[in-house]
Amino acid sequence: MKTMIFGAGSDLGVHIDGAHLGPIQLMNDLKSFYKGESMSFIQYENIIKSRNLSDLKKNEYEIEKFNTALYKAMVEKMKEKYFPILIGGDHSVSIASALASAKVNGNIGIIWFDAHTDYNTFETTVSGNIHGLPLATINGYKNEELRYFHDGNVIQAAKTVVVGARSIDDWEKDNIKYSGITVFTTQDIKEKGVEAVVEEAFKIAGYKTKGIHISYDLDLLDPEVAPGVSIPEFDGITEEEAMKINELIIKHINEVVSYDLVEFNPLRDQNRRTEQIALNLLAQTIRSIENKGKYVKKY
Ligand SMILES: [Mn+2]
Repeated sequence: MKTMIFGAGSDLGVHIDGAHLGPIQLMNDLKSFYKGESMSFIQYENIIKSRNLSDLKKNEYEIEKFNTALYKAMVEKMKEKYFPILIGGDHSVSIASALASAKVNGNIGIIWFDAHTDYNTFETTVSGNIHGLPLATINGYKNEELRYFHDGNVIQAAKTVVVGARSIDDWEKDNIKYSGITVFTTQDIKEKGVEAVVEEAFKIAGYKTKGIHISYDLDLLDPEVAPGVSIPEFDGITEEEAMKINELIIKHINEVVSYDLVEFNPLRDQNRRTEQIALNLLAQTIRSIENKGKYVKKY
């Protein structure tokens, strides 16, 4: 299957700088391996990024503008039958990719691999960092300001699963309860094992849907393993568990219709450790997408 990489170089969703440099770096690293096509979206020049902690709608207008351009390009390319691979950027860019996938593929589910549930609204956010709001936005749960560009398609909360969460704000918990999404915590992974949790996630997101959007935030991993993210959370999963998750994603690749890898922050990385992990994940996933439907059973 033909693929298209979308590099979404934006860190507007978080007051810490650096995630905007992630995609360019990873796309350069991939050059020797990736023969497919790519498009790059760079954070708008001449904007003054708000990092003011008391600003509870940081860069809202700029993020909407960035995502509008990204969404339009992604919809267009998906209609041309490209499989989209989005490299972030902070997680606010996934509003564009997930809603573009819902627009083109119809009723889809979503699995959100993340240390955070990203289920805040403008009423509940304490930081005002919009990368804490995307999943609620994708579900159509408030945050209309962040999806003016979309054409009415949202992803149902009943088909939405978070895997690996371990940092959920108090008010955010109410949003989650009200919405009805499924959340598997890092603790669930430790208790039940990676395989049981991920298989269950695929079951929920895949139930009577036309495919699954995968959104993978590198802060899922423990910062000891992958320090190069903007908001690290301790007690995360190991590199081995992360690779196992990827194996399971690849096992289910025929159900996957779109894929994000986000939140690599090169300014926070140490000895390129996070970069190497991100590259491994991308290389494995891209290869399996390229081989989708290639092997036809002969006997
Ligand atoms: Mn996230």
